Amino acid sequence: MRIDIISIFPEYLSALDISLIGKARTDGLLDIRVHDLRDFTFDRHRTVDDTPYGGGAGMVMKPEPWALAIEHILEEVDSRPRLLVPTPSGAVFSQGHAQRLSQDDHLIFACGRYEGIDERFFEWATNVCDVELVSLGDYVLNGGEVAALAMIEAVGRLVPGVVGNPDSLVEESHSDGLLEYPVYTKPSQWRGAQVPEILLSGDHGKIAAWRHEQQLMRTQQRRPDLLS
Ligand code: 6GU
Repeated sequence: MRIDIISIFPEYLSALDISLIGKARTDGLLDIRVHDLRDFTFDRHRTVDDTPYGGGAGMVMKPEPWALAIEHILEEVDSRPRLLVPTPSGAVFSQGHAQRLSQDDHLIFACGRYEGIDERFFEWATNVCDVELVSLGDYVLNGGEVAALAMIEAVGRLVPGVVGNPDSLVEESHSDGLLEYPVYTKPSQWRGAQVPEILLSGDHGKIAAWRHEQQLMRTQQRRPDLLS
């Protein structure tokens, strides 16, 4: 899978060099390229923003550098990429999004800052990409970079081969619409707390039933919205 990220803070994305995603890049499973939006400006100050028409606080990102950056990326491919725009006014990103996006060949993340990107950019982009506005949740970050990191990790780990043991993708929170069951490791007795007896019983049927019960209880208690 190819992933392009456009940002005015390309250094923010250096976290993608490490751990699981970094390994997937060196293994050739993920082709991740980071672009500096300011490379697509031509004035002395490399300007990417300006004041909003109609007034108001903050600055708005100019559409032209974004269009040039996308055109630069499109020159290298012949398919129609998906353009993901992290924004608190997008649809809330979920495991379902991650699963769907992990099937794509090419994602582009446009990480905006300030009050957002000139609306005309989105209209233009729909001619060359499948555009989706996505949010991490109902709170405000300073820009799309942290959100893009989260989404790329959620998507990237579902690309076949990125996670060594694919079984670990099956029994995890949200993969079946429920929260994960509690887990334990050695020692069986720790500071007076005992591992639930059933997990030591060797009865795999009973263990599976107990774990499912725990999933339902946890989800009911912490995330009742997932059950309705
Ligand atoms: Cl995707 N972007 C920004 N700037 N803030 C957010 C967000 C995204 N998701 C939640 N808050």
